[in-house]
Amino acid sequence: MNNKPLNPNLVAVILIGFTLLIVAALPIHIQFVPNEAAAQDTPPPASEVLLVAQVEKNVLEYTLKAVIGQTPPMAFIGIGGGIDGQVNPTLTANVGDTVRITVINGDPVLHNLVIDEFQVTTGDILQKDQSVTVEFTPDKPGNFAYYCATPGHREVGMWGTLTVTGEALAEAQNAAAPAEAAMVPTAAPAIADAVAIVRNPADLPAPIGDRGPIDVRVDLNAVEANGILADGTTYRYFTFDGQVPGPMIRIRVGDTVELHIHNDTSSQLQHSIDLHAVTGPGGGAVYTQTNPGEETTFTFKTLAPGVFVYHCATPSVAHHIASGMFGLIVVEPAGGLPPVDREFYVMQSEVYTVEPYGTKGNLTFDHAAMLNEQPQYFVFNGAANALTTDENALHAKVGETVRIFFGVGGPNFTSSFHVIGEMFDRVYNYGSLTTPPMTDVQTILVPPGGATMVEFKLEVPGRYILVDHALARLERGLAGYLFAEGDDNPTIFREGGSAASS
Ligand SMILES: [Cu+2]
Repeated sequence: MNNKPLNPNLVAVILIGFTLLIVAALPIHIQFVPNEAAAQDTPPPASEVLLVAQVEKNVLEYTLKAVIGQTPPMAFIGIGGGIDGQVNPTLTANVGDTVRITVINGDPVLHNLVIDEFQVTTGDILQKDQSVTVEFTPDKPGNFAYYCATPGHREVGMWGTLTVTGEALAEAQNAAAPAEAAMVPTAAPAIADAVAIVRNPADLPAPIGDRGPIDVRVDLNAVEANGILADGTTYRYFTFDGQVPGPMIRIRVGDTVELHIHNDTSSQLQHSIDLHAVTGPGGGAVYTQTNPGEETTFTFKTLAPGVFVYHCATPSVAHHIASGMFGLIVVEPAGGLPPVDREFYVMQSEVYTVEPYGTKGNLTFDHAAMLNEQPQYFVFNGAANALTTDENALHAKVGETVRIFFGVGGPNFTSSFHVIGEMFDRVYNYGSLTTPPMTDVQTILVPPGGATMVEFKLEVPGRYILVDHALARLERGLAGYLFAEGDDNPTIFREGGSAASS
């Protein structure tokens, strides 16, 4: 260490600064005169006198600003007083104090502040610079978390501690533990103008064919929408371009992609993108955390062919994925993919709701259920039994070769993808287009954030059912129909028997 004589001016400045800091650190101290008791003619009950005597009533005011994009990624920053500039400052109070907390929103993104033990909540704060003040009186000592209850925000760091000192108030001590009310979740009415969010599996771009590398611009719009999860059931979806999965991006290896993410003005949350076809930190997520009404851009070059997943990567990432923010980016090899007769685009995911599977109404996302990996719904292309409807079933003809690009958004469950009544002639396992395909496969594992490309020729007409062969999920909404039209093929498949016994 370097010991230099102290500059007396510097010492004075530090001392003054230190004094100011101490003054600033003291909570605002307003004495309440307990004159209600004194004004009474008859003496109050002994317990009240005790209470008034013991508890020094202060009013403490704290201001916190919700901020995004620092360390941690989301946090409350103290404004003014002794907490000024502190990240998730520890707030202090005594039992019986009046605590006022003002929360200012630093971004146009949904935040709030909640303290469970004192039933404190600001409610939703959505606009930038909007502020809400809550006031409460802690009645027991301890350390209590204040946090943002928007899914994922607490988990990435948006919480701090309220430390309360003193003795628990008489009421709090005497209060019997509240009986755990039997919580029977009742859903709010279904949203009347909820929209269809299912992407038709035949909605995908044409093959690239045989062309050289080019520069490509891709525009995606992050849209939050009340969508139809099942008949009579709605849910708050997060989407790319309004449908689940997001649009398939189809390019060639060696292409340079300029990707624009626009977050719709009606959004309540930030959104972003991580594409597994990107080589670079975050797969694009570091450049694309986008506020509502804003747009971000980044550029990448595709280095390898394959069938890749993309997804939103804004906390809670799993919540955004479970709400529909995923899709496939297919990077074709030089010369393009071998031609087939039909192509389809199907993705699997889970939906986590408070209300049980099958409940009518507008269902609520359940963050705890997601963390516990207990979905109520399993879905292809975003909604329960979506691909079994006339509108969205898959259609092909006998004699045709069918290709399915199949991916799993998840966020949590691996699929055992299978088509009942068919086997896959070729499986491009894990979506690898540079590995020779496996042949003659019944069921293929596809992990969350993974994909596959399967091909098979239809020899026999009829209805084939797309499933995850973890078949309990069939009963939670996971099924799709592939109808093959054409003439019967009794040599391969017929009712009854006529073979000689072996
Ligand atoms: Cu998102």
